[in-house]
Amino acid sequence: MATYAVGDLQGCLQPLKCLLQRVAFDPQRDTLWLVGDLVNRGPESLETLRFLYSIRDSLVCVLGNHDLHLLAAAHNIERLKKNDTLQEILDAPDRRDLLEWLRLQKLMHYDEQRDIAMVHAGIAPQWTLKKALKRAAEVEEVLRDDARLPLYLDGMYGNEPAKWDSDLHGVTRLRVITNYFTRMRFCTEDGTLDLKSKEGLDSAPPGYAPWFSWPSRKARGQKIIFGHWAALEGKCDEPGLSALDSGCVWGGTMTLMNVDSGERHLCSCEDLK
Ligand SMILES: [Mn+2]
Repeated sequence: MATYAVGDLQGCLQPLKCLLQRVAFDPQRDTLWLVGDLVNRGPESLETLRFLYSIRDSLVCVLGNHDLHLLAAAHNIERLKKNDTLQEILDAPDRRDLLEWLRLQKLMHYDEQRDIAMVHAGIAPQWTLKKALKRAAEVEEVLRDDARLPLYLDGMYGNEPAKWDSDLHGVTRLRVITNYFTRMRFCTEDGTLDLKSKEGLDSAPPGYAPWFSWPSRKARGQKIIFGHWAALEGKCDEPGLSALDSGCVWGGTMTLMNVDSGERHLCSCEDLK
C-alpha cells in the first residue's frame, strides 16, 4: 500500500518503467502520483499516455503546461509547434480515450490525511490552501465542460496579466490561474509572475524570487510536491517542499519519491542504453 510521486515524464516511458520496477510497484496495491507534463519533447509520448491510461485507477495526476498544450492542439492543430512531439497522439486511433482521461485530471491535488498538496509548477504565494483549491477548481470545472472548453483552450496562452486579481473574469481569469499552477517559477512578493526566466535559483530578474521563497508562503508551512522546474535538478531546500523534476527529458534523471518516507529513486534514459 505504498504511495509514490514521480517527476515530469515528458514521454520518457522507459525510465518510468525502470523506477516502478525498482520499487516493485503494484497497481493493484500501490498508488502513483504524477506532477504533470506527462508528454511532449521526449521519445514516447503516445506510449506513455497509453501506459498511464492502463493503470489509471492507481493514479493521482495533476496537469502540466505540456498536457494542457496537448489538449489545446487536439482542439486546434495550429497550436502544434515544430519541436512538439505530440502528433503521434493526435493521430492515434485511441486518442479520444486518452484525451478524455487527460481532461478529467486536476490542476491541484490535496491529500487531507497527509496534509500534502501536489501541483505542477507551484502555488501562488499569496493564496491560502483553501483559496488555491478553489482557484484550481474553477479551471477543472471548465476542463470538464464541453461548452466552455474551446474558449479556455484558445484563450489560455499568454503571460498577461502577470498578477492575480480577484476581479478578473472569463478566460483572462482562467489564464492567470493556469499560469500560477502550471508555469510559475519566479514571482514578486505580491505574486507578479515572470514567465520568461527558466534557469536556476540565481537567474531571477531584480525584485523576483522563486515562488516558494516568499515569507507568506513559508509562514503557511504547507507541504507541497511539485515539478516543472528542471533547472532545480530535483533540489529544493525549503522545509516541506519536494521538487521532483530532475530533467529526465533534458539528459538528467527521473525522480520517484515515496510520499511517506521521502525516499528517492533516480533513473535516466542514459542508464537504460
Ligand atoms: Mn512544465
